[in-house]
Amino acid sequence: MQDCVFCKIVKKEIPAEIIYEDNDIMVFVDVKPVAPIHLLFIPKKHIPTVMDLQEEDAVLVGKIQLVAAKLARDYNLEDRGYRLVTNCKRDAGQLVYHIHYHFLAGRPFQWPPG
Ligand code: DGP
Repeated sequence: MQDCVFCKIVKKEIPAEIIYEDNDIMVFVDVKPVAPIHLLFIPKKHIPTVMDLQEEDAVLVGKIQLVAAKLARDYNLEDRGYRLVTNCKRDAGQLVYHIHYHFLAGRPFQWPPG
């Protein structure tokens, strides 16, 4: 997508602190962190929201969960854990319409969220 900021990060047209990358997904540091560790997990393929996922994307979404767990181990979060959250559309506060999962860690989080 031409005007999508995350597609531009995938194409390396704008800079990002990339933590992990493979053929399907990319992980980079959120530019407006709300936790000591705040990463964004995105599919390289442009999909606007999780409501646009298709059956064929099931492996992609599963892979994001698995890479998140692997990175959590790399960050020594076995004990403290992390939150993996995706915002879908307006009421959830989605600002960038390219699926992304916020990986948040390094402090306790409230439940329910605000
Ligand atoms: P959401 O509200 O769930 O759509 O979150 C969008 C997140 O994307 C927000 O935490 C800030 C982050 N973000 C927006 N633009 C950029 C960017 O150009 N680079 C990086 N690294 N993060 C961005």
